[in-house]
Amino acid sequence: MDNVTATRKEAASAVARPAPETTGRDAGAQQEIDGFSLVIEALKLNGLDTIFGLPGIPITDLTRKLQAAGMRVISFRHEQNAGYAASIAGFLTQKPGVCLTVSAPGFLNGLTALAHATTNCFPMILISGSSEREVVDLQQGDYEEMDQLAIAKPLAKAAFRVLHAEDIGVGVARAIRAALSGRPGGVYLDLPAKLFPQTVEAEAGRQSLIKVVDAAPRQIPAQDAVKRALDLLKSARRPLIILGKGAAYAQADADIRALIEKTGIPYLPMSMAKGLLPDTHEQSASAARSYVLPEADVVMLIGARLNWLLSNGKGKTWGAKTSKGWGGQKFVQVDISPQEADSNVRIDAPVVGDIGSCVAALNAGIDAGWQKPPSDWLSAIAERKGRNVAKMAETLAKNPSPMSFQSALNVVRDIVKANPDAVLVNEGANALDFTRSIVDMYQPRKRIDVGTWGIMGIGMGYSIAAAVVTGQQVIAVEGDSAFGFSGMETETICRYNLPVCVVIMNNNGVYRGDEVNPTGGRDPSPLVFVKDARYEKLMEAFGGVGVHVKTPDELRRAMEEAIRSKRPTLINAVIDEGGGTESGRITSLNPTAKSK
Ligand SMILES: Cc1ncc(C[n+]2csc(CCOP(=O)(O)OP(=O)(O)O)c2C)c(N)n1
Ligand SMILES: [Mg+2]
Repeated sequence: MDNVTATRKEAASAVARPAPETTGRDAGAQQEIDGFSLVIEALKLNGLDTIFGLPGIPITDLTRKLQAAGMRVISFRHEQNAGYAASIAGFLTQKPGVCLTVSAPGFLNGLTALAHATTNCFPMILISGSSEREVVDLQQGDYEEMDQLAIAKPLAKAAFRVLHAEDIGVGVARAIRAALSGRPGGVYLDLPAKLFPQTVEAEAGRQSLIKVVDAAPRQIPAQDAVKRALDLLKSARRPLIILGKGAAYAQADADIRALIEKTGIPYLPMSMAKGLLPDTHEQSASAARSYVLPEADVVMLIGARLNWLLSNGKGKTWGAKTSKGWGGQKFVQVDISPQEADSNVRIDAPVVGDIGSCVAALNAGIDAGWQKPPSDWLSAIAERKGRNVAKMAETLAKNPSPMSFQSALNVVRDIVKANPDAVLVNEGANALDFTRSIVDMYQPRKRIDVGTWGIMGIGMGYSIAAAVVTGQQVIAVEGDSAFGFSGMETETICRYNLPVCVVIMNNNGVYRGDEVNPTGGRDPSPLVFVKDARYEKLMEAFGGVGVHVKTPDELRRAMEEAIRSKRPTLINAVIDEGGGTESGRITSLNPTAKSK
């Protein structure tokens, strides 16, 4: 018997052993509870009722028992997608999203999503089964042997392993606190196979579980920091507020809106902060972004970091003469992490605390005598906005054949306007950038996308999680390349009969579909796919609806029907294969060879 077979048999027999008696008919017999039940009860006790995962040794029985215990178990086709689902469930609900995987390869498949959660500050817990510690540590070649805890550590906000059933309560509590408190992030929880069948005395076992009290304690900002920030804002001639996805996560929507409206300061939402105030709000400066960034003199960042998405707060985007120069702006930064300030440029007024408490404190400090920003600043922005919106309207009204990104997205724009409750998932390059600028959002946390890393592959995992945790219609606008990373989860969407409408912006490739092999050889260019691929048949293969559309009218009808029927739908929208640009809007980040 080889090692794998032996281990499998052992694991199987552990699972097949009669479940320890937890009710105990014989008054004299000791009542026991096992590791499986303790894990489940610890999660339930803390309100974690949905698991995104993929079964196998050693967690197959755990998935069964989770379902039997009344929890929602969403079983995926690849752990990475389950992990992305868990990460965005955390963002949407302020509860850690839980992803459950098998050991080594399953763990590694989930790890990308865990790192993504940490980078994006989403609360998530990756629970992976693991092999036998003694064998792993001596590197003796166990089934799926890997020192998972060590590998997870640098990519997670925290990582824990539980070896004894009586420590399960502490392990789960620590994972929840680490994921949610302060700046949220991804937490790894390692549960070795041997833990699950371990038993302890039932009463003591239950006593050992912890219901976490106040997992994300409010952090009240210091009054002097709030005053410093308000004084700086008052001194501004051309103030600007930037809302990041931290502001969206905070669920302090009414206070954020009040702050913007009371101060009268123009604001820019980062991608996932769109809809915190409706994008049609008159103070939105989105349509004048390239004007306000270099011109602003005081910028208040709320839950937004000065990372690459904001050109690190310096360089030509901010009006500096050189690519690394300082544009002269003064910054207020509202953030939960005291370490965030000065990460890229000087922050003159850091306000450290949770976004809700900080914004409430700022609001309290704005009195009736607050002066709205100078009218020349507001009118200069309004003028740019007007011009850019008119230019955009002209492009959107065109009806070329094949469809352009813009003529197709004009339809999506109308559909989202008519269905503001729907969650919009978005990934791709051109498919991402055009959607972000064309499709207005009207409610908070309705736009979820590639996030801090600009990652491809979140599409179907995010769609599934959004449908499951919000119960709302989901519209996923996907580049054809982006879709490919998680396309097999269309089966999952159909299996759980989720109201997801996937729209593929099919331009036959990565960025464009018209590249050729420069050698004239047989292989296609690395940037293109099979021409006129019929992606809609994938959804049909699993019992969903597939539609192939070539005009905006066809697209509109198909989307309206998808939303009316709530059936899993995939619309393959044929887009001009020459309509995109390399890397979408971030071409400048792409190093290119001197000679092509
Ligand atoms: C995990 C990952 N792999 C690769 C990339 C590089 N990348 C950026 S956008 C993109 C795909 C763009 O093509 P598509 O989704 O079809 O969008 P289009 O521009 O054609 O609309 C790729 C592969 C990435 N961002 N993430
Ligand atoms: Mg494409």
